[in-house]
Amino acid sequence: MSHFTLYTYVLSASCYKVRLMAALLGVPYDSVAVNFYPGFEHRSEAMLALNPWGTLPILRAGDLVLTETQAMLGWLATNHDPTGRWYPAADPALGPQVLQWLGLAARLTGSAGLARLHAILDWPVDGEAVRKAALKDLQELELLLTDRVLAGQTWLVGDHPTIADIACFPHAALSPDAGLEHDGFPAIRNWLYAVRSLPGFVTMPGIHELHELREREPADPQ
Ligand SMILES: N[C@@H](CCC(=O)N[C@@H](CS)C(=O)NCC(=O)O)C(=O)O
Repeated sequence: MSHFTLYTYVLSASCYKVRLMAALLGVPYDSVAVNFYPGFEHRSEAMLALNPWGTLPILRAGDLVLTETQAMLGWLATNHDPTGRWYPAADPALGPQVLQWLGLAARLTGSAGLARLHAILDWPVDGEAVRKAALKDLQELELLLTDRVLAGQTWLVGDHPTIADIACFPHAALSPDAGLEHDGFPAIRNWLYAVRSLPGFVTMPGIHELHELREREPADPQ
C-alpha cells in the first residue's frame, strides 16, 4: 500500500499532524485542499458525504476512510514503517504507552486546538474555557516530559520517536497562537526542538525550520 488521499487545510494543526507523519515516513500522497475558512467547505454536502462529522483532515485509501488523526498516524506507521519503531503496537510495554499519549493528543486537539482556532479565526467557542483547558493539558505534557528527561530520554516513548510525539507536537508547538507561550515549559521547548530536527521534518505556517540545528548530528529515526 503506497498511496492515499488527504483532504486538508493549510492552517489546520490537525491536518499538519498527518502531513508531518507522512513526510517523516517518506510516504507519497495526493492532497485535496479544502476551503475550511472562510468557505466552511468541510461542512458542504460533498464533504459530509465523506465525513458526516464535518471535520478535517480526512484520509482516504481505497475503501478506507479515516476521520481521526490518531488513527491516521497509526495507519501510516503500520503500513509504511517496516521497522515498526514509529508505532511499536505489539510491544507489551511500549504499545500501551503510545496509546496513553494518544489520549493526551486528543485532549490537546479539543483544548489547545480550539483555543488556537478561536484566537486566529474567531471560532465560536468559549475562548477562556478552552484556553484554561489547554493550559492544564500543556502543564501535564510538561510534567510527563520532565519525567522523561530525568530518565535520560528525549522522546515520549522508548528511545525512538513514535506516533505519540507526532500526535502531540502540532497543538503544543502552535499554542503561542492562542497566547500560551512556551517560556514556562522548558521540557516542552527542548522536545519541540528535537521533533523539529528530525530528518524529513516539514513546516506549516507558525512552525518554522530550525536553521540553527542544520549543523547538528541528525537524529536517526529508523
Ligand atoms: N477528529 C479530528 C478532529 C480534528 C479537528 O478538530 N479538526 C478541526 C480543524 S483543525 C475541524 O475540522 N473542525 C471542524 C469544525 O469545527 O467545524 C481529530 O482527529 O482530531
